[in-house]
Amino acid sequence: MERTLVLIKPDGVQRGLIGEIIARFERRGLRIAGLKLMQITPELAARHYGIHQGKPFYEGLIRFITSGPVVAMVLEGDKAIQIVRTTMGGVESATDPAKAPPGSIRADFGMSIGRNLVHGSDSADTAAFEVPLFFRPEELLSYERDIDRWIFE
Ligand code: D4T
Repeated sequence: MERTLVLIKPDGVQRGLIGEIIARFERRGLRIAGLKLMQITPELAARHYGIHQGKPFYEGLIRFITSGPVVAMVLEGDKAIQIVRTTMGGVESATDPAKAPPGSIRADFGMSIGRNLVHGSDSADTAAFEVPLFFRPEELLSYERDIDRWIFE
């Protein structure tokens, strides 16, 4: 069973899309292991987006992600990382809403690459790095749902 970090970015919170976005992940079958509303500090933003430091969009990205509350979640399930990425932006997991296929979160709710509503870890290594950045171990719950046997093979 994989775990992955998902953020509903400040645009999703401001636009009242928290419920809508969580519902898509829930409906797909992903199980919520951790969930909170929080404000990302510049320090946390710099660690989370360290890989993008020096890129032209970096400063704007840090300003944006720290500009208001986000919802941070850890979602789990078989292939959770890939399932989250396709739910966000289609099979290519497009970063740009303009390139994401209809039916994906970024396409259905977004217009701009810098306002693309959601983040999801892009690999197992990234998830292993990102989850502890946002959640202490005791904030993550292990449990089963009665319906799991109808979702996980
Ligand atoms: P995240 O990391 O938010 O899940 O998005 P992706 O994995 O799909 O895309 P990314 O890491 O390449 O980009 C991180 C973040 O930066 C914003 N961005 C990206 C931007 O504002 N302008 C750009 O040109 C790019 C490439 C959007 C997502």
